[in-house]
Amino acid sequence: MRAALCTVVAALCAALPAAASATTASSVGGALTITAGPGESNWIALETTTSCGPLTAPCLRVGEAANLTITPQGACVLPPFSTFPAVLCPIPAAVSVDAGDLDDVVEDWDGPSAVGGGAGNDIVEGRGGNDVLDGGVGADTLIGGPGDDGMTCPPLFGPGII
Ligand SMILES: [Ca+2]
Ligand SMILES: [Ca+2]
Repeated sequence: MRAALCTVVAALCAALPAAASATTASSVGGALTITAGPGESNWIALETTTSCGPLTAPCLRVGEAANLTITPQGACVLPPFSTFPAVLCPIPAAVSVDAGDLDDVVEDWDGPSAVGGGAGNDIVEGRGGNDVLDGGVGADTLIGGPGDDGMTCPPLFGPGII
């Protein structure tokens, strides 16, 4: 396991969008794009599951923090039942996650992904697969896990790898 800690002394981020709400998970042509809702501290967790409702199993479950909303787009669907906010998507060929602003947690699946923490102090766990993890602005914790991972801290402060 490799871990990188990026500490940023000053954040020069611009004000961000106020537009509405809700994280989206969109599966189009095998590419899954997850975009966090603005103004939210997201907890986005991806995992393969065989409880796939109308989708072919296995599929990918995308969960969100209990107090937030996640909306399916494209080939993603709402699960038949779920205790926490979640959507189900076909197993993707590629995953892109944008956690947006504020302090977020992203738990990636055991597959290749590109994860951007965005502004805020984020925790990004890549797990398996060859991932590209970018904490963005903030004091971020990047945990690559197994696989050949690329990690990026804010360019101004250079990459920090432990
Ligand atoms: Ca966020
Ligand atoms: Ca960040």
